[in-house]
Amino acid sequence: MTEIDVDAIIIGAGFGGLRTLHEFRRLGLSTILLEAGSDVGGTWYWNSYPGARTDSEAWIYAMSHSEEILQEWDWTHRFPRQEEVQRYLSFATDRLGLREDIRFDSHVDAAAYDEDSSTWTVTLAEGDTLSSRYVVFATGLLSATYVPPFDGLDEFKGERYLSARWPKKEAVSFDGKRVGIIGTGATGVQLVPEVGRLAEHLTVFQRTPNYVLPGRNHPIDDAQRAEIKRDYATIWERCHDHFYGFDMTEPVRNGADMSPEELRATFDVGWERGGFHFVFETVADLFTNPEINEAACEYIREKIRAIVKDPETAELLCPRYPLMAKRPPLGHSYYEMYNRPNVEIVDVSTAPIERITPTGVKTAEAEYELDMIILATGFDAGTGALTSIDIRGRGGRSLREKWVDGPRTYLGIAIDEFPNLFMISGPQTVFSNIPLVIDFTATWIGRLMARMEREGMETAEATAEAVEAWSGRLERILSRPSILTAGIGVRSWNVGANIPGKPHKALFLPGNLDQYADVCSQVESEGFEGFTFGVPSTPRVGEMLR
Ligand code: NA7
Repeated sequence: MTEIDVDAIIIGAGFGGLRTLHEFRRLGLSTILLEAGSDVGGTWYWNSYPGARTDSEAWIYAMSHSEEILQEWDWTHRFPRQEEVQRYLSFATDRLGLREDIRFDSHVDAAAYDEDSSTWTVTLAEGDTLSSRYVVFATGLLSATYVPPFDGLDEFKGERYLSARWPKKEAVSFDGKRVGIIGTGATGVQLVPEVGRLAEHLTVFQRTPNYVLPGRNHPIDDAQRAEIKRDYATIWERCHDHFYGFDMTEPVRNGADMSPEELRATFDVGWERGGFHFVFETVADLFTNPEINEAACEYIREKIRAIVKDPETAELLCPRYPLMAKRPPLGHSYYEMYNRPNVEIVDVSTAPIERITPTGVKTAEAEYELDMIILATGFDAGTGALTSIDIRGRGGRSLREKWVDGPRTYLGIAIDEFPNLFMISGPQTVFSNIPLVIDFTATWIGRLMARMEREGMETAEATAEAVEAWSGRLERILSRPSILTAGIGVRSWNVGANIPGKPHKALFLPGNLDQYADVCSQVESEGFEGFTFGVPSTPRVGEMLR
Protein backbone atom coordinates (compact mmCIF):
# COMPACT_ATOMS: atom_id res chain seq x y z
CA MET A 1 0.00 0.00 0.00
CA THR A 2 1.41 3.38 -1.02
CA GLU A 3 1.32 6.13 1.55
CA ILE A 4 -0.32 9.18 0.15
CA ASP A 5 0.47 12.70 1.25
CA VAL A 6 -3.00 14.17 0.80
CA ASP A 7 -6.40 13.27 -0.58
CA ALA A 8 -6.19 15.89 -3.31
CA ILE A 9 -3.68 18.07 -5.09
CA ILE A 10 -4.90 21.16 -6.90
CA ILE A 11 -2.67 22.96 -9.35
CA GLY A 12 -3.11 26.71 -9.81
CA ALA A 13 -4.15 29.42 -7.32
CA GLY A 14 -6.37 31.53 -9.53
CA PHE A 15 -10.14 31.80 -9.22
CA GLY A 16 -10.47 28.09 -10.15
CA GLY A 17 -7.94 26.60 -7.75
CA LEU A 18 -9.03 28.74 -4.82
CA ARG A 19 -12.70 27.96 -5.30
CA THR A 20 -11.90 24.24 -5.60
CA LEU A 21 -9.72 24.25 -2.50
CA HIS A 22 -12.60 25.78 -0.58
CA GLU A 23 -14.93 23.06 -1.89
CA PHE A 24 -12.55 20.27 -0.89
CA ARG A 25 -12.18 21.78 2.55
CA ARG A 26 -15.96 21.61 2.94
CA LEU A 27 -15.79 17.93 1.99
CA GLY A 28 -13.13 17.29 4.59
CA LEU A 29 -10.52 16.24 2.03
CA SER A 30 -6.93 16.97 2.94
CA THR A 31 -5.67 19.10 0.08
CA ILE A 32 -2.55 20.89 -1.11
CA LEU A 33 -2.73 23.61 -3.71
CA LEU A 34 0.44 24.04 -5.74
CA GLU A 35 1.09 27.40 -7.34
CA ALA A 36 4.03 28.41 -9.55
CA GLY A 37 3.75 32.08 -8.58
CA SER A 38 4.65 33.63 -5.26
CA ASP A 39 1.10 34.65 -4.43
CA VAL A 40 -2.49 33.85 -5.35
CA GLY A 41 -4.19 35.27 -8.42
CA GLY A 42 -3.34 33.07 -11.41
CA THR A 43 -4.04 35.27 -14.43
CA TRP A 44 -4.30 38.19 -12.01
CA TYR A 45 -0.91 37.44 -10.57
CA TRP A 46 1.02 37.05 -13.82
CA ASN A 47 -0.59 39.70 -16.02
CA SER A 48 0.65 42.71 -14.09
CA TYR A 49 1.49 44.76 -17.18
CA PRO A 50 0.48 48.43 -17.18
CA GLY A 51 -3.18 48.83 -18.03
CA ALA A 52 -4.20 45.25 -17.19
CA ARG A 53 -7.78 45.25 -15.95
CA THR A 54 -10.93 43.17 -16.22
CA ASP A 55 -13.23 43.35 -19.21
CA SER A 56 -16.07 42.03 -17.06
CA GLU A 57 -17.88 44.23 -14.60
CA ALA A 58 -16.23 43.81 -11.20
CA TRP A 59 -19.31 42.84 -9.23
CA ILE A 60 -19.99 39.75 -11.37
CA TYR A 61 -16.33 38.78 -11.76
CA ALA A 62 -16.43 37.48 -8.25
CA MET A 63 -16.87 34.48 -5.96
CA SER A 64 -20.64 34.17 -6.05
CA HIS A 65 -20.72 31.33 -3.49
CA SER A 66 -19.67 33.49 -0.56
CA GLU A 67 -22.18 36.05 0.63
CA GLU A 68 -19.59 37.24 3.17
CA ILE A 69 -17.02 38.04 0.51
CA LEU A 70 -19.64 39.67 -1.73
CA GLN A 71 -20.70 41.89 1.14
CA GLU A 72 -17.31 42.61 2.64
CA TRP A 73 -15.30 43.43 -0.46
CA ASP A 74 -15.61 46.93 -1.93
CA TRP A 75 -14.81 47.20 -5.62
CA THR A 76 -13.52 50.64 -6.54
CA HIS A 77 -14.14 50.59 -10.31
CA ARG A 78 -16.47 49.08 -12.86
CA PHE A 79 -13.44 47.47 -14.59
CA PRO A 80 -10.81 47.17 -11.85
CA ARG A 81 -7.11 46.99 -12.46
CA GLN A 82 -5.07 43.81 -12.14
CA GLU A 83 -3.69 44.94 -8.80
CA GLU A 84 -7.21 45.25 -7.35
CA VAL A 85 -8.35 41.84 -8.62
CA GLN A 86 -5.20 40.23 -7.26
CA ARG A 87 -5.85 41.94 -3.91
CA TYR A 88 -9.45 40.71 -4.00
CA LEU A 89 -8.33 37.12 -4.53
CA SER A 90 -5.83 37.51 -1.73
CA PHE A 91 -8.59 38.82 0.53
CA ALA A 92 -10.85 35.89 -0.46
CA THR A 93 -8.01 33.44 0.24
CA ASP A 94 -7.62 34.75 3.77
CA ARG A 95 -11.34 35.17 4.37
CA LEU A 96 -11.84 31.50 3.47
CA GLY A 97 -8.75 30.52 5.44
CA LEU A 98 -7.12 28.83 2.47
CA ARG A 99 -3.57 30.14 2.59
CA GLU A 100 -2.16 27.47 4.88
CA ASP A 101 -2.91 24.80 2.25
CA ILE A 102 -1.19 26.64 -0.58
CA ARG A 103 2.40 25.99 -1.51
CA PHE A 104 3.78 28.90 -3.55
CA ASP A 105 6.77 28.97 -5.93
CA SER A 106 5.93 25.38 -6.79
CA HIS A 107 6.00 24.83 -10.51
CA VAL A 108 4.54 21.49 -11.51
CA ASP A 109 6.53 19.67 -14.18
CA ALA A 110 4.80 16.31 -14.23
CA ALA A 111 1.90 14.27 -12.88
CA ALA A 112 1.74 10.51 -13.24
CA TYR A 113 -0.93 7.99 -12.31
CA ASP A 114 0.03 4.69 -10.73
CA GLU A 115 -2.48 1.96 -11.48
CA ASP A 116 -1.40 -0.39 -8.72
CA SER A 117 -1.94 2.10 -5.93
CA SER A 118 -4.51 4.28 -7.72
CA THR A 119 -2.56 7.38 -6.79
CA TRP A 120 -1.20 10.41 -8.58
CA THR A 121 2.37 11.55 -8.12
CA VAL A 122 3.04 15.17 -8.89
CA THR A 123 6.61 16.29 -9.50
CA LEU A 124 7.74 19.85 -8.95
CA ALA A 125 10.44 21.62 -10.95
CA GLU A 126 12.87 21.44 -8.06
CA GLY A 127 12.35 17.67 -7.87
CA ASP A 128 10.00 17.30 -4.89
CA THR A 129 7.16 14.84 -5.32
CA LEU A 130 3.73 14.68 -3.69
CA SER A 131 1.11 11.99 -3.99
CA SER A 132 -2.66 12.06 -3.76
CA ARG A 133 -5.78 10.22 -4.79
CA TYR A 134 -7.23 13.12 -6.75
CA VAL A 135 -5.53 15.70 -8.92
CA VAL A 136 -7.26 18.81 -10.17
CA PHE A 137 -5.82 21.04 -12.84
CA ALA A 138 -7.00 24.59 -12.35
CA THR A 139 -4.26 25.86 -14.61
CA GLY A 140 -6.35 28.39 -16.52
CA LEU A 141 -7.64 28.71 -20.05
CA LEU A 142 -5.38 31.62 -21.00
CA SER A 143 -2.21 31.06 -19.04
CA ALA A 144 0.41 29.30 -21.17
CA THR A 145 2.01 32.17 -23.05
CA TYR A 146 2.62 32.18 -26.79
CA VAL A 147 5.64 33.91 -28.28
CA PRO A 148 5.99 33.74 -32.07
CA PRO A 149 9.36 32.27 -33.05
CA PHE A 150 10.72 35.56 -34.39
CA ASP A 151 14.23 35.21 -35.78
CA GLY A 152 16.73 37.16 -33.75
CA LEU A 153 14.51 37.62 -30.69
CA ASP A 154 17.31 36.78 -28.28
CA GLU A 155 19.73 39.10 -30.04
CA PHE A 156 17.74 42.23 -29.18
CA LYS A 157 19.97 44.43 -27.02
CA GLY A 158 17.26 46.62 -25.52
CA GLU A 159 14.67 45.74 -22.87
CA ARG A 160 12.23 42.96 -23.72
CA TYR A 161 9.06 42.09 -21.84
CA LEU A 162 6.30 39.57 -22.20
CA SER A 163 3.02 41.13 -21.09
CA ALA A 164 1.84 38.00 -19.27
CA ARG A 165 5.13 37.65 -17.38
CA TRP A 166 5.56 41.28 -16.43
CA PRO A 167 8.44 41.76 -13.95
CA LYS A 168 7.33 41.90 -10.35
CA LYS A 169 10.41 43.36 -8.73
CA GLU A 170 11.96 45.83 -11.16
CA ALA A 171 9.99 48.93 -12.10
CA VAL A 172 9.74 49.31 -15.87
CA SER A 173 10.13 52.88 -17.08
CA PHE A 174 8.99 54.02 -20.53
CA ASP A 175 10.23 57.53 -20.00
CA GLY A 176 12.23 58.85 -22.94
CA LYS A 177 12.21 55.45 -24.65
CA ARG A 178 11.23 54.22 -28.09
CA VAL A 179 8.91 51.33 -27.32
CA GLY A 180 7.43 48.73 -29.68
CA ILE A 181 4.33 46.69 -28.81
CA ILE A 182 3.71 43.57 -30.87
CA GLY A 183 0.09 42.41 -30.73
CA THR A 184 -3.22 44.24 -30.60
CA GLY A 185 -5.49 41.76 -28.83
CA ALA A 186 -7.14 42.60 -25.49
CA THR A 187 -3.68 42.85 -23.91
CA GLY A 188 -2.09 45.12 -26.52
CA VAL A 189 -5.18 47.33 -26.49
CA GLN A 190 -4.84 47.79 -22.72
CA LEU A 191 -1.11 48.47 -22.94
CA VAL A 192 -1.16 51.08 -25.71
CA PRO A 193 -2.71 53.99 -23.73
CA GLU A 194 -0.45 53.40 -20.71
CA VAL A 195 2.75 53.16 -22.72
CA GLY A 196 1.79 55.81 -25.28
CA ARG A 197 1.31 58.41 -22.56
CA LEU A 198 4.79 57.90 -21.15
CA ALA A 199 7.09 56.74 -23.92
CA GLU A 200 8.99 59.09 -26.16
CA HIS A 201 7.70 57.11 -29.11
CA LEU A 202 5.41 54.09 -29.34
CA THR A 203 5.26 51.86 -32.39
CA VAL A 204 2.31 49.46 -32.42
CA PHE A 205 2.82 46.45 -34.69
CA GLN A 206 -0.67 45.39 -35.74
CA ARG A 207 -1.40 42.33 -37.84
CA THR A 208 -5.18 42.18 -37.38
CA PRO A 209 -7.23 45.12 -36.08
CA ASN A 210 -9.91 44.45 -33.47
CA TYR A 211 -13.31 45.93 -32.89
CA VAL A 212 -12.39 47.78 -29.70
CA LEU A 213 -15.52 48.54 -27.70
CA PRO A 214 -15.51 51.53 -25.35
CA GLY A 215 -15.07 50.41 -21.74
CA ARG A 216 -16.55 53.54 -20.17
CA ASN A 217 -14.92 52.66 -16.91
CA HIS A 218 -15.92 54.67 -13.84
CA PRO A 219 -15.44 54.59 -10.10
CA ILE A 220 -18.14 52.77 -8.16
CA ASP A 221 -19.59 55.19 -5.65
CA ASP A 222 -21.08 54.28 -2.28
CA ALA A 223 -24.65 54.40 -3.56
CA GLN A 224 -23.96 52.04 -6.48
CA ARG A 225 -21.96 49.74 -4.24
CA ALA A 226 -24.79 49.55 -1.72
CA GLU A 227 -27.29 48.88 -4.51
CA ILE A 228 -25.16 46.06 -5.94
CA LYS A 229 -24.73 44.43 -2.54
CA ARG A 230 -28.43 44.65 -1.85
CA ASP A 231 -29.39 43.24 -5.27
CA TYR A 232 -26.97 40.34 -5.52
CA ALA A 233 -29.69 37.70 -5.64
CA THR A 234 -31.26 39.29 -8.73
CA ILE A 235 -27.86 40.02 -10.27
CA TRP A 236 -26.92 36.32 -10.17
CA GLU A 237 -30.33 35.41 -11.52
CA ARG A 238 -29.79 37.74 -14.46
CA CYS A 239 -26.32 36.29 -15.00
CA HIS A 240 -27.72 32.76 -15.06
CA ASP A 241 -30.32 33.81 -17.61
CA HIS A 242 -27.74 35.41 -19.85
CA PHE A 243 -26.02 33.39 -22.59
CA TYR A 244 -22.53 34.49 -21.52
CA GLY A 245 -23.28 34.76 -17.81
CA PHE A 246 -23.26 38.56 -17.65
CA ASP A 247 -25.42 40.91 -15.64
CA MET A 248 -27.32 41.86 -18.76
CA THR A 249 -30.70 41.32 -20.32
CA GLU A 250 -30.75 39.15 -23.44
CA PRO A 251 -32.06 41.20 -26.34
CA VAL A 252 -35.33 39.84 -27.69
CA ARG A 253 -35.73 41.90 -30.85
CA ASN A 254 -33.93 41.12 -34.06
CA GLY A 255 -32.12 43.89 -35.82
CA ALA A 256 -33.73 42.60 -39.02
CA ASP A 257 -37.12 43.70 -37.64
CA MET A 258 -35.95 47.25 -36.98
CA SER A 259 -35.82 50.27 -39.25
CA PRO A 260 -32.31 51.59 -39.96
CA GLU A 261 -32.99 54.45 -37.53
CA GLU A 262 -34.17 52.10 -34.80
CA LEU A 263 -31.19 49.83 -35.32
CA ARG A 264 -28.81 52.76 -35.07
CA ALA A 265 -30.53 54.04 -31.93
CA THR A 266 -30.25 50.55 -30.42
CA PHE A 267 -26.54 50.39 -31.23
CA ASP A 268 -26.15 53.88 -29.74
CA VAL A 269 -27.55 52.67 -26.42
CA GLY A 270 -25.18 49.68 -26.32
CA TRP A 271 -22.22 51.84 -27.34
CA GLU A 272 -22.95 54.43 -24.66
CA ARG A 273 -23.43 51.82 -21.93
CA GLY A 274 -19.91 50.60 -22.64
CA GLY A 275 -18.29 47.22 -22.05
CA PHE A 276 -19.84 44.19 -23.69
CA HIS A 277 -23.32 45.72 -23.67
CA PHE A 278 -22.88 46.59 -27.35
CA VAL A 279 -22.49 42.94 -28.35
CA PHE A 280 -24.68 41.21 -25.77
CA GLU A 281 -27.57 43.55 -25.18
CA THR A 282 -28.48 45.21 -28.45
CA VAL A 283 -30.05 42.85 -31.01
CA ALA A 284 -30.84 39.14 -30.86
CA ASP A 285 -29.56 38.35 -34.36
CA LEU A 286 -26.17 40.06 -34.11
CA PHE A 287 -24.23 36.80 -34.42
CA THR A 288 -26.58 34.95 -36.72
CA ASN A 289 -27.61 37.51 -39.34
CA PRO A 290 -24.60 38.55 -41.48
CA GLU A 291 -26.29 41.78 -42.61
CA ILE A 292 -27.01 42.90 -39.07
CA ASN A 293 -23.53 41.90 -38.01
CA GLU A 294 -22.09 43.97 -40.86
CA ALA A 295 -24.28 46.92 -39.82
CA ALA A 296 -22.73 46.69 -36.34
CA CYS A 297 -19.24 46.44 -37.86
CA GLU A 298 -19.84 49.52 -39.99
CA TYR A 299 -21.22 51.35 -36.96
CA ILE A 300 -17.94 50.69 -35.14
CA ARG A 301 -15.86 51.61 -38.19
CA GLU A 302 -17.66 54.95 -38.32
CA LYS A 303 -16.79 55.51 -34.66
CA ILE A 304 -13.13 54.73 -35.38
CA ARG A 305 -13.11 57.15 -38.33
CA ALA A 306 -14.71 59.82 -36.16
CA ILE A 307 -12.11 59.42 -33.39
CA VAL A 308 -8.91 58.89 -35.37
CA LYS A 309 -7.99 62.06 -37.23
CA ASP A 310 -5.55 60.66 -39.79
CA PRO A 311 -7.72 58.82 -42.38
CA GLU A 312 -4.99 56.35 -43.31
CA THR A 313 -4.43 55.36 -39.67
CA ALA A 314 -8.19 55.11 -39.14
CA GLU A 315 -8.54 52.71 -42.08
CA LEU A 316 -5.72 50.56 -40.74
CA LEU A 317 -7.59 50.31 -37.44
CA CYS A 318 -10.87 49.29 -39.10
CA PRO A 319 -11.46 45.53 -39.03
CA ARG A 320 -13.05 43.90 -42.10
CA TYR A 321 -14.29 40.63 -40.62
CA PRO A 322 -17.48 39.83 -38.69
CA LEU A 323 -17.83 41.26 -35.20
CA MET A 324 -17.19 38.52 -32.57
CA ALA A 325 -15.15 36.33 -34.93
CA LYS A 326 -12.42 37.47 -32.56
CA ARG A 327 -13.15 38.31 -28.94
CA PRO A 328 -13.48 42.12 -28.94
CA PRO A 329 -11.30 43.99 -26.44
CA LEU A 330 -12.51 46.88 -24.31
CA GLY A 331 -10.71 50.14 -24.89
CA HIS A 332 -9.87 52.89 -22.47
CA SER A 333 -8.92 55.78 -24.79
CA TYR A 334 -7.39 53.27 -27.21
CA TYR A 335 -8.30 54.83 -30.54
CA GLU A 336 -7.65 58.33 -29.16
CA MET A 337 -4.00 57.39 -28.66
CA TYR A 338 -3.42 57.32 -32.40
CA ASN A 339 -4.02 61.10 -32.53
CA ARG A 340 -0.87 61.63 -30.51
CA PRO A 341 2.24 62.56 -32.45
CA ASN A 342 4.34 60.00 -30.57
CA VAL A 343 2.12 56.98 -31.35
CA GLU A 344 2.44 55.20 -34.66
CA ILE A 345 0.79 52.10 -36.07
CA VAL A 346 2.61 49.71 -38.37
CA ASP A 347 0.61 47.27 -40.44
CA VAL A 348 2.37 43.91 -40.35
CA SER A 349 -0.36 42.08 -42.20
CA THR A 350 1.06 42.92 -45.62
CA ALA A 351 4.65 43.52 -44.54
CA PRO A 352 5.20 40.93 -41.78
CA ILE A 353 7.81 41.07 -39.09
CA GLU A 354 10.84 39.38 -40.65
CA ARG A 355 13.12 39.43 -37.67
CA ILE A 356 14.07 41.13 -34.48
CA THR A 357 17.41 42.87 -34.90
CA PRO A 358 19.80 43.83 -32.09
CA THR A 359 18.32 47.33 -32.24
CA GLY A 360 14.66 46.84 -33.12
CA VAL A 361 12.15 45.22 -35.46
CA LYS A 362 12.58 44.58 -39.17
CA THR A 363 9.46 44.13 -41.27
CA ALA A 364 9.33 43.26 -44.94
CA GLU A 365 9.20 47.02 -45.62
CA ALA A 366 11.22 48.89 -43.02
CA GLU A 367 13.32 48.78 -39.88
CA TYR A 368 12.20 50.30 -36.58
CA GLU A 369 14.80 51.33 -34.01
CA LEU A 370 13.58 50.54 -30.49
CA ASP A 371 14.79 50.68 -26.90
CA MET A 372 12.13 48.28 -25.67
CA ILE A 373 9.95 45.54 -27.15
CA ILE A 374 6.77 44.36 -25.44
CA LEU A 375 5.32 41.09 -26.66
CA ALA A 376 1.54 40.95 -26.25
CA THR A 377 1.23 37.95 -28.51
CA GLY A 378 -1.32 35.88 -26.65
CA PHE A 379 -1.71 32.40 -25.22
CA ASP A 380 -1.81 28.74 -26.10
CA ALA A 381 -5.45 28.80 -25.03
CA GLY A 382 -7.35 25.93 -23.46
CA THR A 383 -4.81 23.16 -23.86
CA GLY A 384 -1.40 24.87 -23.44
CA ALA A 385 -1.27 24.90 -19.66
CA LEU A 386 -2.06 21.17 -19.55
CA THR A 387 0.15 19.97 -22.38
CA SER A 388 3.11 21.91 -21.02
CA ILE A 389 3.04 19.54 -18.03
CA ASP A 390 4.05 15.92 -18.56
CA ILE A 391 0.74 14.33 -17.51
CA ARG A 392 0.56 10.54 -17.71
CA GLY A 393 -2.44 8.39 -17.04
CA ARG A 394 -3.03 4.64 -17.17
CA GLY A 395 -0.09 2.67 -18.57
CA GLY A 396 2.00 5.84 -18.82
CA ARG A 397 -0.34 7.29 -21.47
CA SER A 398 0.80 10.85 -22.24
CA LEU A 399 -1.89 13.54 -22.35
CA ARG A 400 0.25 15.58 -24.72
CA GLU A 401 0.27 12.69 -27.18
CA LYS A 402 -3.38 11.84 -26.64
CA TRP A 403 -4.34 15.42 -27.51
CA VAL A 404 -2.04 15.84 -30.49
CA ASP A 405 -5.09 16.34 -32.74
CA GLY A 406 -6.91 18.49 -30.19
CA PRO A 407 -8.40 18.03 -26.71
CA ARG A 408 -10.95 15.31 -25.99
CA THR A 409 -12.73 15.40 -22.67
CA TYR A 410 -15.95 14.53 -20.93
CA LEU A 411 -17.82 17.75 -20.09
CA GLY A 412 -14.50 19.62 -20.09
CA ILE A 413 -13.98 18.03 -16.67
CA ALA A 414 -12.56 14.51 -17.07
CA ILE A 415 -10.53 12.43 -19.51
CA ASP A 416 -10.62 8.70 -20.25
CA GLU A 417 -7.43 6.84 -19.24
CA PHE A 418 -6.83 9.53 -16.57
CA PRO A 419 -8.71 8.36 -13.46
CA ASN A 420 -9.35 10.84 -10.66
CA LEU A 421 -8.00 13.72 -12.76
CA PHE A 422 -10.36 16.66 -13.04
CA MET A 423 -10.15 20.02 -14.76
CA ILE A 424 -11.54 23.37 -13.73
CA SER A 425 -12.22 25.61 -16.75
CA GLY A 426 -10.47 23.01 -18.88
CA PRO A 427 -10.81 22.76 -22.65
CA GLN A 428 -14.28 21.82 -23.89
CA THR A 429 -16.00 23.30 -20.88
CA VAL A 430 -18.60 26.01 -21.35
CA PHE A 431 -17.38 29.51 -22.20
CA SER A 432 -19.29 31.93 -20.06
CA ASN A 433 -18.55 34.32 -17.19
CA ILE A 434 -15.55 32.36 -15.88
CA PRO A 435 -16.01 32.67 -12.09
CA LEU A 436 -19.56 31.34 -12.47
CA VAL A 437 -18.36 28.41 -14.58
CA ILE A 438 -15.71 27.70 -11.96
CA ASP A 439 -18.22 27.86 -9.13
CA PHE A 440 -20.48 25.38 -10.87
CA THR A 441 -17.68 23.01 -11.88
CA ALA A 442 -16.02 22.97 -8.45
CA THR A 443 -19.28 22.11 -6.69
CA TRP A 444 -20.15 19.47 -9.29
CA ILE A 445 -16.76 17.77 -8.94
CA GLY A 446 -17.21 18.07 -5.18
CA ARG A 447 -20.51 16.19 -5.37
CA LEU A 448 -18.92 13.48 -7.50
CA MET A 449 -16.17 13.07 -4.93
CA ALA A 450 -18.63 13.14 -2.03
CA ARG A 451 -20.45 10.24 -3.65
CA MET A 452 -17.18 8.36 -4.06
CA GLU A 453 -16.26 8.93 -0.43
CA ARG A 454 -19.72 7.93 0.73
CA GLU A 455 -19.81 4.75 -1.28
CA GLY A 456 -16.20 3.76 -0.74
CA MET A 457 -15.18 4.13 -4.37
CA GLU A 458 -11.56 4.63 -5.14
CA THR A 459 -11.52 5.91 -8.68
CA ALA A 460 -13.73 7.74 -11.15
CA GLU A 461 -12.81 7.65 -14.81
CA ALA A 462 -14.63 9.01 -17.84
CA THR A 463 -15.45 6.31 -20.37
CA ALA A 464 -14.05 6.54 -23.88
CA GLU A 465 -17.64 6.58 -25.19
CA ALA A 466 -18.60 9.55 -23.03
CA VAL A 467 -15.50 11.43 -24.15
CA GLU A 468 -16.25 10.56 -27.77
CA ALA A 469 -19.81 11.83 -27.46
CA TRP A 470 -18.87 15.10 -25.74
CA SER A 471 -16.00 15.80 -28.14
CA GLY A 472 -18.30 15.02 -31.06
CA ARG A 473 -20.68 17.66 -29.75
CA LEU A 474 -17.87 20.21 -29.74
CA GLU A 475 -16.66 19.11 -33.16
CA ARG A 476 -20.09 19.58 -34.70
CA ILE A 477 -19.94 23.24 -33.65
CA LEU A 478 -17.21 23.89 -36.19
CA SER A 479 -18.82 21.77 -38.90
CA ARG A 480 -21.26 24.50 -39.89
CA PRO A 481 -20.52 28.13 -40.72
CA SER A 482 -20.93 30.41 -37.73
CA ILE A 483 -19.31 33.31 -35.96
CA LEU A 484 -16.97 30.73 -34.40
CA THR A 485 -15.81 29.28 -37.73
CA ALA A 486 -15.21 32.86 -38.93
CA GLY A 487 -12.65 32.99 -36.13
CA ILE A 488 -10.44 30.48 -37.94
CA GLY A 489 -9.81 32.97 -40.74
CA VAL A 490 -8.74 35.67 -38.30
CA ARG A 491 -6.61 33.47 -36.03
CA SER A 492 -8.91 33.47 -33.03
CA TRP A 493 -7.51 31.73 -29.93
CA ASN A 494 -10.83 30.10 -28.97
CA VAL A 495 -10.59 27.81 -32.01
CA GLY A 496 -6.84 27.26 -31.67
CA ALA A 497 -6.16 29.38 -34.76
CA ASN A 498 -3.75 31.87 -33.17
CA ILE A 499 -0.88 29.39 -33.12
CA PRO A 500 0.53 28.06 -36.38
CA GLY A 501 0.06 24.27 -36.56
CA LYS A 502 -2.39 24.03 -33.65
CA PRO A 503 -5.44 21.98 -34.66
CA HIS A 504 -8.54 24.06 -35.29
CA LYS A 505 -11.06 22.93 -32.69
CA ALA A 506 -13.85 24.54 -30.74
CA LEU A 507 -11.88 24.77 -27.50
CA PHE A 508 -14.98 25.77 -25.56
CA LEU A 509 -18.68 25.27 -25.75
CA PRO A 510 -20.00 28.77 -26.44
CA GLY A 511 -22.47 29.74 -23.60
CA ASN A 512 -24.91 28.95 -22.03
CA LEU A 513 -23.91 28.08 -18.48
CA ASP A 514 -27.37 26.98 -17.40
CA GLN A 515 -27.76 24.62 -20.35
CA TYR A 516 -24.33 23.17 -19.60
CA ALA A 517 -25.28 22.90 -15.92
CA ASP A 518 -28.45 21.03 -16.96
CA VAL A 519 -26.39 18.51 -18.91
CA CYS A 520 -24.06 18.00 -15.93
CA SER A 521 -27.01 17.70 -13.53
CA GLN A 522 -28.58 15.09 -15.79
CA VAL A 523 -25.30 13.16 -15.77
CA GLU A 524 -25.31 13.36 -11.97
CA SER A 525 -28.91 12.26 -11.62
CA GLU A 526 -28.11 9.19 -13.73
CA GLY A 527 -25.47 8.19 -11.16
CA PHE A 528 -22.70 10.13 -12.90
CA GLU A 529 -23.34 8.44 -16.18
CA GLY A 530 -20.28 8.34 -18.41
CA PHE A 531 -17.94 7.53 -15.53
CA THR A 532 -16.77 4.15 -14.36
CA PHE A 533 -16.04 3.79 -10.69
CA GLY A 534 -13.46 1.51 -9.15
CA VAL A 535 -13.49 0.08 -5.64
CA PRO A 536 -10.28 -0.37 -3.66
CA SER A 537 -8.69 -3.80 -3.68
CA THR A 538 -7.41 -3.12 -0.15
CA PRO A 539 -8.87 -0.70 2.40
CA ARG A 540 -7.69 2.85 1.93
CA VAL A 541 -5.33 4.35 4.47
CA GLY A 542 -7.93 6.86 5.60
CA GLU A 543 -10.53 4.13 6.11
CA MET A 544 -8.25 2.07 8.27
CA LEU A 545 -7.70 5.01 10.55
CA ARG A 546 -11.34 5.97 10.78
P1 NA7 B 1 -4.64 37.64 -28.47
O1 NA7 B 1 -6.00 38.18 -28.48
O2 NA7 B 1 -4.39 36.27 -28.98
O3 NA7 B 1 -3.73 38.67 -29.29
C1 NA7 B 1 -2.43 38.36 -29.68
C2 NA7 B 1 -1.94 39.43 -30.61
O4 NA7 B 1 -0.61 39.11 -31.04
C3 NA7 B 1 -2.78 39.55 -31.87
O5 NA7 B 1 -2.93 40.88 -32.20
C4 NA7 B 1 -1.94 38.80 -32.89
O6 NA7 B 1 -2.17 39.18 -34.23
C5 NA7 B 1 -0.56 39.20 -32.46
N1 NA7 B 1 0.45 38.31 -33.02
C6 NA7 B 1 0.63 37.00 -32.76
N2 NA7 B 1 1.63 36.52 -33.52
C7 NA7 B 1 2.06 37.54 -34.27
C8 NA7 B 1 3.06 37.67 -35.26
N3 NA7 B 1 3.82 36.62 -35.63
N4 NA7 B 1 3.24 38.87 -35.86
C9 NA7 B 1 2.48 39.92 -35.48
N5 NA7 B 1 1.52 39.87 -34.56
C10 NA7 B 1 1.30 38.69 -33.96
O7 NA7 B 1 -3.99 37.68 -27.01
P2 NA7 B 1 -4.27 38.72 -25.84
O8 NA7 B 1 -3.29 38.44 -24.77
O9 NA7 B 1 -4.33 40.11 -26.35
O10 NA7 B 1 -5.71 38.37 -25.35
C11 NA7 B 1 -6.08 37.03 -25.09
C12 NA7 B 1 -7.30 36.97 -24.23
O11 NA7 B 1 -6.92 37.21 -22.86
C13 NA7 B 1 -8.34 38.01 -24.51
O12 NA7 B 1 -9.17 37.70 -25.58
C14 NA7 B 1 -9.07 38.06 -23.19
O13 NA7 B 1 -10.02 37.03 -23.11
C15 NA7 B 1 -7.99 37.86 -22.18
P3 NA7 B 1 -3.32 38.40 -35.09
O14 NA7 B 1 -4.60 38.86 -34.47
O15 NA7 B 1 -3.08 36.94 -34.87
O16 NA7 B 1 -3.11 38.82 -36.46
